[in-house]
Amino acid sequence: MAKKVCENLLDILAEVGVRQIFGMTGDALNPFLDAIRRDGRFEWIGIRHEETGAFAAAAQAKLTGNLAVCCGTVGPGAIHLINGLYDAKRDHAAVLAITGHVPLTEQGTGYFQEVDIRNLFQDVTVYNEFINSPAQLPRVAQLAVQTALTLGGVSHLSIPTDVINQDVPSGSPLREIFLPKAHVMPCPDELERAAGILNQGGKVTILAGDGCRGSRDELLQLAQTLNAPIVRTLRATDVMEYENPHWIGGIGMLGTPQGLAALDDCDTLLMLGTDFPYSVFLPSGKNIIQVDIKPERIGKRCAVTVGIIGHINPTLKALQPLLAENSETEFLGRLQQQRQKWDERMDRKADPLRGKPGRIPPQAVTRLACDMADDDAVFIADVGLITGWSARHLRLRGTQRLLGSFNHGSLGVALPAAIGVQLLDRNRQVVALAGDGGFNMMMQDFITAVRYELPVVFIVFNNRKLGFVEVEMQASGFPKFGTNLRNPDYALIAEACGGMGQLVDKPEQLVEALGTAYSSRAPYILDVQVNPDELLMPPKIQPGHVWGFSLAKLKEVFVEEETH
Ligand SMILES: Cc1ncc(C[n+]2csc(CCOP(=O)(O)OP(=O)(O)O)c2C)c(N)n1
Repeated sequence: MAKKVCENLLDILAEVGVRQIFGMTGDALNPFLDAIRRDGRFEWIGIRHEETGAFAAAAQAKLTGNLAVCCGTVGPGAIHLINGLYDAKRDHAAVLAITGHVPLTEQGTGYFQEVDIRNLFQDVTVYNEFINSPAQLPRVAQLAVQTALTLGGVSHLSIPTDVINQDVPSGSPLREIFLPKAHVMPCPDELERAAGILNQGGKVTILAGDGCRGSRDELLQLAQTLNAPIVRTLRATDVMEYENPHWIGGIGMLGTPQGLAALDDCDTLLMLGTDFPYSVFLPSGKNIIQVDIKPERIGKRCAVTVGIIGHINPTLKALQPLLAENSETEFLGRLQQQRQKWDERMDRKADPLRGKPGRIPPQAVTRLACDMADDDAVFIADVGLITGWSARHLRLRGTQRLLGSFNHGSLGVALPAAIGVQLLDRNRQVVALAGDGGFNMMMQDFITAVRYELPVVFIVFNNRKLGFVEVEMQASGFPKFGTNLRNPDYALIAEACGGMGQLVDKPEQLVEALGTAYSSRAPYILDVQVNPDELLMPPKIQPGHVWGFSLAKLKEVFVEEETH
């Protein structure tokens, strides 16, 4: 029997392992929903705002590397997807967005809800097509799925309401999806050039990005041979266990002094799988070897000596036998001492008992949230001061994961991403860390966590303001304005939605409250009244290191924290 466009599309999605589809139904998508209902292979996740579906799909794809799917219907429903899709684009996550569209017969007439959907999705996608005829479906759907997965990005299929339920002609059989794996290896002479520089010895630093994911052992062996500190980008925070002596610290404004010193003081920098955007933190006038799978990234952020194209894992395996043991040990030792001092300082910051009622140190909340979590917990950090607390105070164990909107930088990511990740495995612990501003932005979908019985723990760092923005304003010499928030009682909201919640306003309640939330196995909001005056200290205040802030002002703001 002939299958309809929407039924054929589901067959293709099933073939690549899709089991959940996020969206808000209506209009053109109704036949698609009906096909999902009849099909039985998929779980339809009905979210309350399409942006939630897009962020949730992006998070699933980031965590697994598999295709994730979200939908929005004609015009406004499609527009609501866009911000979450940008998050997927920026982190190279494979997401398919399916949108309904006005009938073919009405297109171009300014019909109800008609938008220029192709242009709307053009910038965010790697593949962006209409299915205007049922016969197109097999090949266009194949290309959409294949392109999203192989290039790592967003594909968009828009299906007019008078096409989605039509039969696909019998002469248009389903196409196989080709996802061949390749391990790209550099040419031997390029590896030898790199080895020649590294074998000169001296102070070598490794900068590890997200491209190092899955290569922890190879990275460590390399660092041991070179006696090298490894500095990490934010996205790579969970690639190696925090406590590893080579895993010295982070780079950038949210990094650590020893991370910055490792970059500033080295003779040779080996950049592995990173497109860290703030060039001002990268050194100049040194030997820089850059390894990346994308040729266009070589030399993009700083002048490099040797550029190598390759996947990190096979490249490191091929490089290792060419390397001699580095006799320089003083450099790593000095940085490790600096790191120990930093860790002790952070321990003091993360002591809950230095807080007061209504002024719980956010660092303590972050640290305890990590220390008390399972070995395989997934943390989702929102944007704002919480990104900084997470970068500094989550001491991840190597098996724990950290996700966020670290390239797109969208406020509000934590709640929907946590929903997406929890849906992948309801038995895995998922903890969303959000400021009050970030949580407010998407909190309508707490009710989705309740509806699908997702035991996510949402920790709201309630400082009653847009803290990060306030710091920006002060540091740029503007008076604080428009940053105060009048918040609801989040614990009551949790209960009103059918979940669980608790207000935590005394430091000594924190451990017990986290324990209760973690063991509840229910959607849980912990409303933690954190100290609104707690400031995030940059690792080193230097001109140009900060988003155009005046140095004098920054010092005024940040020096205060030292005395707290
Ligand atoms: C969608 C979006 N809107 C605005 C911003 C700009 N922005 C960055 S951080 C922030 C405030 C965060 O406040 P809150 O969530 O309360 O966290 P805090 O910094 O106080 O811990 C804003 C508005 C953004 N990054 N994304």
